[in-house]
Amino acid sequence: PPASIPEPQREAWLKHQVSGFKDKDAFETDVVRHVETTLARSMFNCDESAAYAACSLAFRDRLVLEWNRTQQRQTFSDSKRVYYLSLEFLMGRALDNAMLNIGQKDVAKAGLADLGFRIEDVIEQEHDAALGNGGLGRLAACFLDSLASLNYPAWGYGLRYRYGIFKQEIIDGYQVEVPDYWLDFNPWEFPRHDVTVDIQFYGNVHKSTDGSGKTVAHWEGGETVKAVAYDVPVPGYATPTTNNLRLWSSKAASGEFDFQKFNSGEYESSVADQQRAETISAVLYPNDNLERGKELRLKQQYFWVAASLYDIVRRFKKSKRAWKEFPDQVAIQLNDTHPTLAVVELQRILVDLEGLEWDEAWNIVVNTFGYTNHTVLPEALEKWSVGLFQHLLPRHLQIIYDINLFFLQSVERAFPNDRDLLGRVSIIEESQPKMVRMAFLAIVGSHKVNGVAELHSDLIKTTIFKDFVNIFGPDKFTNVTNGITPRRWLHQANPRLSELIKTKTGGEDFLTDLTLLNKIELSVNDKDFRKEWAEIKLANKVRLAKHIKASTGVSVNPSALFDVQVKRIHEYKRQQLNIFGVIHRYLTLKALTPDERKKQLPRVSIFGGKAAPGYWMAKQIIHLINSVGFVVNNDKDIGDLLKVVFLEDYNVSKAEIITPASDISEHISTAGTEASGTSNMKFVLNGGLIIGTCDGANIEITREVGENNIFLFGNLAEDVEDLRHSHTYGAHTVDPDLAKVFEAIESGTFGDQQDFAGMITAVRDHGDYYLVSDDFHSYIETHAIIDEAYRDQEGWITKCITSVARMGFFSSDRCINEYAEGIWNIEPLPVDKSDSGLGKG
Ligand code: CBF
Repeated sequence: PPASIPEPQREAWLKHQVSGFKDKDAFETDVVRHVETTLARSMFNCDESAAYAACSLAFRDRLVLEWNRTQQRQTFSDSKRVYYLSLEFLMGRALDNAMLNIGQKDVAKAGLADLGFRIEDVIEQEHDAALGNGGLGRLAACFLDSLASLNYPAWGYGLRYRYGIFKQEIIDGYQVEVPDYWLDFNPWEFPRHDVTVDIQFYGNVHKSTDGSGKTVAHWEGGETVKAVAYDVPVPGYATPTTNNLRLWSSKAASGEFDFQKFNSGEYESSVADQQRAETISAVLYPNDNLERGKELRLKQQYFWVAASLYDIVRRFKKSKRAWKEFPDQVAIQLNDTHPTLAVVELQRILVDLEGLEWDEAWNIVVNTFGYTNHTVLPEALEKWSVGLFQHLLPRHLQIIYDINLFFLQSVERAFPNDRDLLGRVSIIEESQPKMVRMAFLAIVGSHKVNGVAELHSDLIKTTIFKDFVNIFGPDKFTNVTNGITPRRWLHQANPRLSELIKTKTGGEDFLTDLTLLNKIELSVNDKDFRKEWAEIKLANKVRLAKHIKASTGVSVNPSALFDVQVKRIHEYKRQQLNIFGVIHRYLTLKALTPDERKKQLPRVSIFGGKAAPGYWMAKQIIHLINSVGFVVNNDKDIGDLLKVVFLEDYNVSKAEIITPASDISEHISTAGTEASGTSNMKFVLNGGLIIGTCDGANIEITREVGENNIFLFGNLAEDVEDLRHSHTYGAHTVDPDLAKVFEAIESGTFGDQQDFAGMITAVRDHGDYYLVSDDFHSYIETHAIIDEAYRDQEGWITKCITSVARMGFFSSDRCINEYAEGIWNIEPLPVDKSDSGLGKG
């Protein structure tokens, strides 16, 4: 344990206690000091990136003081903590967020201006922390913000990928992936070279009998890799609570470099061990909703959960409590199945290392874990081959077999003579090769399982986890509808709207109690309020138009309707439906006379999102969007009536520009496939309306904002299976309007038709699994309704204000309180704000 300073010397420490800046002058002093000392530069040599570095360090100094105090407070209070295990944390930029959460952005703005910088340019310098693929990773980041803002004692645990998600470039209309060197300069992390854990892989297991005749398993040999902790402070909003996100990085256990090999001339292999070890935390697998069963991924998962559990158990053991109290002190949430090995690892620690009896240990394990499922898509459900497990984690495989045996025995007792049931729920799938079903292991090893939106939670109970509901009873399964943090997704992304809302809700409390938004509905007819509302939307659209011009060269008219679809590119999210709809619009416009065209409503179709590098169809969709954009944007007949742009490298900081500028956004997944979606919430909160299917959280958004304020279309989840069946066994004719779109593509209107053949045959010849044709007519009709609604600008603004007023439910604070009460059984740790060493600005 770290040495603590003896009593007599503490006075000196208190006398010299560090304090962070409290006003503009002190902020400037800190910035100049960091420029001149930490960065070794001067006013003659200080560009925007140096200003960013120094400003971040000044804020970091402030955060760190609160962070230390928070950790001390939580340790002394000895209260229960929650640990959020997520392989992805899509944090985005930290500086702006820290300034706002601490409440010192105005001070920084004025201070930076004194020193010769515009705050916006300084913020722009920061590289996104893009340690995630999409919704799942961003949800984890929103949850960390809420946990800290609500003063819950909580830690996040993840991996410190050297390369976050790849950077996307669009070259000649194609996606090209380039590495993301986000760690080149990152002031927001603290390497803890003293916090390391040795992690074992491979080897073999032998069993012996101890003095009392009990069998003990020993896992020996194999390879050891060192996990090094990197800590990231997570500041709460308007509270001193600053929680910790601990990210593990891998290193060779034997040290940096093998001198003996080097001296004997084996230059390359002298660094090979180091490189092999570092590979574990080198890359984030760039798949969203898809698992590929690669050994390195399983290695990452074990490396991370083993290091995290070691840390959690070490902290618990310091309290000297009995093991049975572990679940009273520790709640661990599994963000999807990626950390499911933690269930097995905790059982191993308790049985093999701490000598507990199996049943006692298992009781502790189950009461500690909760599991969140984020998808019903079969291709996303993790399975690992038994052979791979046997090779990489031999002891864990034995434990999984035992867990499965005891579980199946209990099932057999409750449901005698149902062999099919045993086969269906077995953690081991009896396939060739045999597979370990991670979702089943997570269910068996947790006391609660939740889905992320009402429809999704119902679907998992009636489809993929149906048997488990019968076995464990319905109470084990619950729903926590996702949410978003209003701090980043309103206050930070849309500061003017946040200011305007503040004038109607009586202060900033709506940022910590989002239900207070309902007060703005009283002002829905207030002329000045409406006028300013419209001005803010236009200003946000102007800002996005500038970004579009700078990044794509295309000029767009800010008074056109901005129609946005930004998210991972995936067939189930149906960007292909959107671009086919855009082509239909283009063909319709082309067929009009110039006079008729003048009466049409101008639109800008904006796309953004990454395709997994190996996802051929998703890449084809990106290519078609860009090819359509090239033709449409250069068509003189069309002019401003239609523009199509693809924004490259969509990420959190780009979302902060795009979201506030949308008029309509698209959430158009095949019904029953999108577990929740969270960008739908962000767009509505920013005063944009949505077009969507009856899927995921769209359904609850409709319930909250009212059917008149959302544009729903398409088939329902309950009809999807029958439709798919009819495509396969009945006659499947493509919607006539869609057929015309296909004709245009096949005639070469958008370039070589071969490039897009896969997208067409998927619909026309291969069963149209995502029901693009079935939903096309209703999609087109709904867009026509949107055009009409948008022409009535006053009616549109009423819809937007009403919707924002009713979005209070979708705060991630509400979700976290639901998890805390229903799953984790933890309480916030009250903080006296004056107890903070720094006070709030
Ligand atoms: O629950 C958060 C999000 O997770 C996903 O992104 C995922 O990776 N499984 C889902 O696809 C989203 O629907 C969901 O909002």
